[in-house]
Amino acid sequence: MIETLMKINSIMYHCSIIYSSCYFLLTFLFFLIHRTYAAPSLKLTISPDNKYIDRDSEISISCELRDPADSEDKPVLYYVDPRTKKRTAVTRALLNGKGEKQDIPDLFLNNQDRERYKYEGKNRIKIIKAQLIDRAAYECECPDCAIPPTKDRKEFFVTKYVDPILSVTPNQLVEGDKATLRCQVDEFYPFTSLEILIHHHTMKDKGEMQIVNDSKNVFGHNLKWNASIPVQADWHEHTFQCIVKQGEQTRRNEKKLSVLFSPRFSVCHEKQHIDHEKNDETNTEPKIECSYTGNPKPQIEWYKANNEKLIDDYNKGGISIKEESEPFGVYKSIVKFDRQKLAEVKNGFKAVADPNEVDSNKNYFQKLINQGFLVRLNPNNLTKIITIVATEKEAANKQFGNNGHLLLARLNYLCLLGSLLLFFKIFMKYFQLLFRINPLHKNIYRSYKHQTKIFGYNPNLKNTPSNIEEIQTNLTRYNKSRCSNPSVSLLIDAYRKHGHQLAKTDPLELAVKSTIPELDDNIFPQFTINNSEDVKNLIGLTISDEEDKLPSNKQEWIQLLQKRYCDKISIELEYIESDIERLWLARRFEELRTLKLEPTLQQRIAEHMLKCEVFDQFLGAKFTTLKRYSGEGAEGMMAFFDLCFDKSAQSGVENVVVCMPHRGRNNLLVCMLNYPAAVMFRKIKGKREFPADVKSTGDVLSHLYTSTDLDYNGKNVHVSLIPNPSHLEANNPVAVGKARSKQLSLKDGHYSSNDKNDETRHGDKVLCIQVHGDASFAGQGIIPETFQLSHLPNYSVGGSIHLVTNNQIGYTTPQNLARSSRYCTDFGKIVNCPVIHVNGHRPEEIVQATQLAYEYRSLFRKDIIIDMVCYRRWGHNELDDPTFTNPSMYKKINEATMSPASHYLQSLIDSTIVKKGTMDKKIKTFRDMLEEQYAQADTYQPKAPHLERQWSGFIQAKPNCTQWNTGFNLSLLKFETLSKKQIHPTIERAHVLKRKQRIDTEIGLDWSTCEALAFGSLLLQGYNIRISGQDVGRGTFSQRHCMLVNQQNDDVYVPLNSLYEKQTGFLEVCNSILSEEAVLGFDYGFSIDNPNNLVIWEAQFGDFYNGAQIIIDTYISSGELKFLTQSGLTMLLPHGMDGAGPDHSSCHLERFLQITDSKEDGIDGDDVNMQIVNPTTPAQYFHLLRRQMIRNYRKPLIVAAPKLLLRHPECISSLKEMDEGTSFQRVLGDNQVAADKVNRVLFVSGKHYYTLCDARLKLKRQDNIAIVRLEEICPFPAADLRQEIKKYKNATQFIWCQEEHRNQGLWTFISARFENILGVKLKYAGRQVLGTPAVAINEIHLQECEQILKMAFE
Ligand SMILES: Cc1ncc(C[n+]2csc(CCOP(=O)(O)OP(=O)(O)O)c2C)c(N)n1
Ligand SMILES: [Mg+2]
Repeated sequence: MIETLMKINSIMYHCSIIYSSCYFLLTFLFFLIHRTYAAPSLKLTISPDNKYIDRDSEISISCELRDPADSEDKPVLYYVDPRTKKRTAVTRALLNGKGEKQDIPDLFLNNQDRERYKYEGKNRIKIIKAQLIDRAAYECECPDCAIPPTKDRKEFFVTKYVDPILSVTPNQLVEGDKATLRCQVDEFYPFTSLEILIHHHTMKDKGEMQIVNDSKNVFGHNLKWNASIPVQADWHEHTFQCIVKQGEQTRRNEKKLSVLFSPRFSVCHEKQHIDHEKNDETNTEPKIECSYTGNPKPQIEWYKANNEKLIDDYNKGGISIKEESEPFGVYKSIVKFDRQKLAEVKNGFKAVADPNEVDSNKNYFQKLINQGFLVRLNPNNLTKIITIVATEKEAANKQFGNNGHLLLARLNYLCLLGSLLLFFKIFMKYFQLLFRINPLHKNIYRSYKHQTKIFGYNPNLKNTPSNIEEIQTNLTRYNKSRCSNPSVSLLIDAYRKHGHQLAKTDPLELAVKSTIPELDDNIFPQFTINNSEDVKNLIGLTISDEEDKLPSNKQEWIQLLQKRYCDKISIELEYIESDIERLWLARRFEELRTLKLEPTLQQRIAEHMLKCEVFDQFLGAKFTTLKRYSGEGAEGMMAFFDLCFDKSAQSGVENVVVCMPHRGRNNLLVCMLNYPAAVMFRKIKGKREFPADVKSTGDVLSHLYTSTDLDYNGKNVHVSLIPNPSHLEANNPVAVGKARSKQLSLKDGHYSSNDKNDETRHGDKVLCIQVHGDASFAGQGIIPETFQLSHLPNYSVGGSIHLVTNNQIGYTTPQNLARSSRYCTDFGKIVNCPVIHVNGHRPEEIVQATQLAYEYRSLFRKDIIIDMVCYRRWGHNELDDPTFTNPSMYKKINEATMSPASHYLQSLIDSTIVKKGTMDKKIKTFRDMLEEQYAQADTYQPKAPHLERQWSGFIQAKPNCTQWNTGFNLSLLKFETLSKKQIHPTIERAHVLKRKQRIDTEIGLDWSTCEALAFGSLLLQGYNIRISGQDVGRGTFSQRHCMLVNQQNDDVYVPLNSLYEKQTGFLEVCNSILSEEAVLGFDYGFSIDNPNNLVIWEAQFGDFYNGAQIIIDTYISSGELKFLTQSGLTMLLPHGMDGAGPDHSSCHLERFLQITDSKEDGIDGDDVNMQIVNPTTPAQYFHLLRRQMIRNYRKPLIVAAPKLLLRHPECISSLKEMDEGTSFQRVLGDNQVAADKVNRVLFVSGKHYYTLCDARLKLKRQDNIAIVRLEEICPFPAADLRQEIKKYKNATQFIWCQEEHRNQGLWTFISARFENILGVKLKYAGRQVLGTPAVAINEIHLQECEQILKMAFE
């Protein structure tokens, strides 16, 4: 015992020694590292920062001493010849080829005229148009410095990529002959590796490789690879590939091979037997199967074992030979035996084809079975013969010996075990997938490729209808019934497919069709009902008693189908890809066609329609000259709304977001959505719709909006009718975005924190209803864009219900001129959206349509459209005369004796469902209410609805400029999250680790690192962030990488969402479709809903925002003024004149400035309509992003975002600049100059600042020129600028310098304000006017750049 204890003691003692040694070693190492960081260091920068640089690029090389605070030392830049390794210090003289010739490397000898190598300053050179010969290593060293002897070294290659040339000879490859394979690449550079493949087998080692340098061009490579290899049969149909890695690129060429080779068997067993006793397996015919390969295809013949050719008519005798050809030179022959006949042979039964040959037939079979077959391939040259023995079981036993069975059984077990293992392996591999994606539902739902939950998308969420099993069972039953009743199902299919073409959905009956060829009786000639019970499964019939009797012949079936599909309502569904959806829709539609409405619902609908009509009559009577875009002719829409809101309330939907154009909008507002009629009357009378003390311009009558609670039988639903602009359909993506934001707030579906595949589904709590006009739905491009968003993970709302108020005309344009498609709803088909066409004058059919739409959306969470065909009682507005342009249509409209509402009322009165007196009373009460409100209109005090609910606590921005402490605790900023999830090695090295290193050292933080810090800090504070736009996850310039992709399985990982366990704010990364308008509209909608979400939309390049100009004009810039809806939407617009040509250079800040309400001769405050910034440091950008959330009001922020600055070595910030107590600076002054010596002040905004600093340094003008940056342009930072200007008492010249052309950029905006507000008349230094944003000729671009600097400095 004591011994054991001593042993334990001794082990522990040794452990503690090892532990403390490691501890001391680590501490020492840490100390060393710390020392290294603390010391000044040499930095060699080569830009572009790539090991492989493209030819013709411009390369900048600089060598500098970092942190030279107390050092005057100058480092030296050396050129290292890649061949001789000779090192030469780089000087101006050297670059110009001056000095002793033998000392000048070849490279610079020819640079006498300074053509390609430019001396840019001490230790800074530039290579113009890089050539292969420029490949070199450079070193940065400081021989005379006091710093420790460190050096920085970098090497780069200049590339020239060339595709390989491949050849294979001879042309016709024959198995066994020698082939010469050759791959050649001329004049490329640099070579990294070669790979030669045939199919997946490498051939590189089988040949000879030569890499030759052309003597004239020391760096060019000529590569040759040759091989002479016997041709193999398995090369046939495979490719020969030559893959040459050149620098970072892989260039390849490939050739498909065709080989002539002798045929051979692969599957054919030499011994097979036919067991005729297995009569029980009636479905399995005994057969011999042979597969064989050959090129060209071999001929095959079957012989009897005695080499006698099989009689030609062997088919007669119950043997059939079938040949099948399969891909890749494989052919198959199957010899089948008729089991019956084999049995007869055994039993001596005499029934064969020819009664005269009974015996011989019997013998013939017996012989065949006993003797077996010969199979002969290519009989001409007899290359291959194989024997196949076809015997009875007993014969087989004899041949294999007594243990034959046992042996076979063992072999079988082994095979079984092997295949079980294989199956298990495969099963395990797909185990996860099986449980996550039910293949049945794949065609119903789209999803990301990846399988793990990320914010805003949860692959584990139940995404199938709750009764999917039932639907599936129906489908199976239905399919069976189809097989047993083909005639009936063909007829039903024809009606489901084409019935809508005959439907009487147009109340005006403008283009009535009574027949179409597809539904002609005569094309169903042999109509039989095989199984009348079974037929029931083919059609939805369960609702009505009247339909319980099934039709018993063709005519009855046709009558039934016509009633279903060709009456006042029909449906289009033939293009829907999913069988399940198509069948469910058809059957449910058929069922609902017999729906009998409850009398209470009928009364309610009649009341709504009548109120709608009365409201129009009231307006018409009180305001005779008013353009009210009445709902007259389209009152049926009230049935749709009533049912949708009611069903939402009953099914637990908390919010319904509705967007709607002008037609009938005011009717809905007053008649159903509790909008105070008095406010509307005030509006008509020219008074304000909001109180006088809020800053608002209001909007026209047809753009009013509301948000209200509706009660249906004690169940509540909140309905928001969002504001709409005149630009038709622009409000659709806005509504969808707003709905999705509500889903985020309510943790609906994909936003739910519930990880399990439970009953929760996306769209449970919020429904979006989109209402359209027929002409605008068909004409506006924003509609297909919005449909394209509808199924995508970060944009889906679980389906919208669409209603088209199809009055068959748009302004004066009739249907035939309003579109080329058959229906105005055809855009919906791009996403398989079902369309129900319904006669707008048939409220009960509208109810059927709405019921189906609601159920479909609830079950499948997809969009569905109701096309309500109606008419427009008046012209486009009530003052227009529509008969000028549409006489025949209006003849019919004017002939109508009864309005749709009165018509419906009458039918209910006739069937005693409604008493006239009761309805009159109700309508009178409504009319009295309108009168009362009319009387109050002038004195009514309207409310401002903008700072309620989630907006309470927020204010309208004030007319002064406020400063916000947007800094953040440093140690929290350093808080990091590291991915361990198989990320790309380059991303890990150049992005994750680099960032980490910068954050650790607290300096040198670049743009995207600071963006990540801003995001992280806001998330820590509980705000959500949504960044949306094309490729935003990676970033257009590969700078952001806020979304990392697992290189093994494509899973997406957002590190910022794993900050800490109880994190409440999350980042949603939304890589959008290639749309600007719908996506920006969507994101704007998202931003107006909840102020606690930072919504960022990023354009791929700044100028592309103009595709979304409608959203900017009608919502972003003016939304708050018109509707009081605040938005903190942040638009990132990459901008900068980098020589990238007209379309990628400018985000047109001048246009944004033109639509701001900044004052040209007064002081701006926070209350400008939009804030426009052009920040120059990452820290400034950090503060701007945070400022968007920290403030107590919201304003759209337009950011001229960087491109080159993302990696500019000077454009960096330190962590301190983001510490607590710091904030965004509207103006950045010059702290490098002595103010009293300055005689010229250059004002600049954006990245041009760095060009000016560089030029000032080169020209040694630091003493007398100050450079002042305008970081915020609107609101115009007058006070900050005044402070700056005051500093330069001796300055006499004030210049505005910009890189944009004179008619663009900020010039016109700022010059007027400098003069009017600051009293400074600026001189202009910049490009002259131009009709495009930039030239596309680099020479001219560079001349212009030089010219700007001349103007600024001379
Ligand atoms: C984008 C856009 N272009 C033009 C107009 C002018 N405009 C107002 S209503 C209208 C007709 C719209 O027709 P439709 O969509 O069928 O709706 P309806 O007025 O018939 O209900 C037009 C052309 C507009 N408002 N928006
Ligand atoms: Mg219309």
